Amino acid sequence: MTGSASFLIAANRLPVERRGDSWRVSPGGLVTALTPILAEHSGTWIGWAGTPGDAPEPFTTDSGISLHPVALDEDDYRGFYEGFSNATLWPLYHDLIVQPVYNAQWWERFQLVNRRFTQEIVALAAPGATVWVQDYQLHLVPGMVKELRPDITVGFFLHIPFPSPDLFAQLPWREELIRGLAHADLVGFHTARSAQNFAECATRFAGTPPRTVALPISIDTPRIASVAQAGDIREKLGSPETFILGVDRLDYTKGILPRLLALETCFERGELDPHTTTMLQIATPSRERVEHYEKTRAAVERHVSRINGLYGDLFRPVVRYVHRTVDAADLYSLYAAADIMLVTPFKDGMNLVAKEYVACHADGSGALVLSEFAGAAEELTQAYICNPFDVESIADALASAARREGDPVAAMRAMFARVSEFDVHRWANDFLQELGRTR
Ligand code: ADQ
Repeated sequence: MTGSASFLIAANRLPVERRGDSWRVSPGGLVTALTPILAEHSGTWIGWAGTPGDAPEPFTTDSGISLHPVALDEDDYRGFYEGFSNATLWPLYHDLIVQPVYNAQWWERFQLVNRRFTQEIVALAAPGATVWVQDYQLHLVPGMVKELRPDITVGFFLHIPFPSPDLFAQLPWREELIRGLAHADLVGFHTARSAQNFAECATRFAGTPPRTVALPISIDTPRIASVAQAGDIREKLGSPETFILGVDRLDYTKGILPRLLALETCFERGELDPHTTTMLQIATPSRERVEHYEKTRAAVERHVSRINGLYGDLFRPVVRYVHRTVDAADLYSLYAAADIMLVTPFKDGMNLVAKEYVACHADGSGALVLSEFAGAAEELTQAYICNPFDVESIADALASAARREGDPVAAMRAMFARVSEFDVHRWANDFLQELGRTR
């Protein structure tokens, strides 16, 4: 079975969102980076359209990308997406921040859905085509594609960390998972550590380490830098002396709770004044039916209330909290207006929020507090680095940022230079160039 597409992307989600009766291209960095490449090669994107049930008919976007929806029903959604992807692989690959669940039915469903994506790919791909598979939900796809169509060049990029072999060994289906990637022509990771962990696992569980590359993903820096304007955000927030921002998907890996505890510690220690400080935490709803996500949300919301109860005055909360997605333009204004950005994940493949904040401070203003366990910490070394497992360490970094210790202007400028040189366009081009060399 062959088709006519010479370049394909396969990802769990299509890069579009339903708006009423029409579709709108989601403004993510991956889409922005890949749109020119897809347009140039009359490319095809294969993914789930976002609602369980029948898949919509294939359609083409205004920029000429053809989209091929894959159907997921309620059982797929539970077993493949909420189950194996997000309650097994996600916690295992984030170093067991919560205990992964090993469930044979979810595993069955995971294989089935990966097979469905594979069938779509092999039906659409022209002889000798290139397919770039994205992320852990499609872990088995490279191996399945190669088995049916060895003529296709298959690249894979893992957007989350790859765990150490001792943790990975817990997985009852470790050999199958490794074999899923072992036959790819190139497997990409954000960090050298993840690439090395994977190579060790591939040797141990499949005997064949494939080619790997460590290429940290980035953002569309020139575009973000050109639109970032603080506007009247600070006035809207009541003109605080210190404006602290947090922006995350509401996920237990992101360390939102220890960040709130650290804020409280700074108040207790007199390093920040609750009367002149405002923190805004924006948390995007995420995976809401998965148990640990519900628990994380409840804990965060309880703690926001606690701090406001203790430190807020009658007319103004200290912590503002919203549980929703915000428009990109508003997000960039908030980044530009914030004195301090708190990015404190327990574990994160990269963390684009940290890079987006840096992109909004070309002038050297602002300060970034960053977890040492975010992939971004390997590049943004001039940030106020903290250990998110130690509330005192986050509080120390926050206090240092508030005092503007060191040379924060030089630090922000150096980080801006880094994200300008290594932006998402370069990331995508470098990966595809490296993949091209494998032919
Ligand atoms: P995520 O875990 O989703 O990504 P991150 O890299 O921070 O984490 O990307 C989140 C994106 O969503 C950012 O572009 C951010 O602007 C946006 N966002 C977050 N909250 C938002 C809100 N409330 N409203 C609107 N937009 C919001 C996974 C991995 C990361 C890796 C990326 C890319 O977990 O480690 O960096 O993939 O590889």
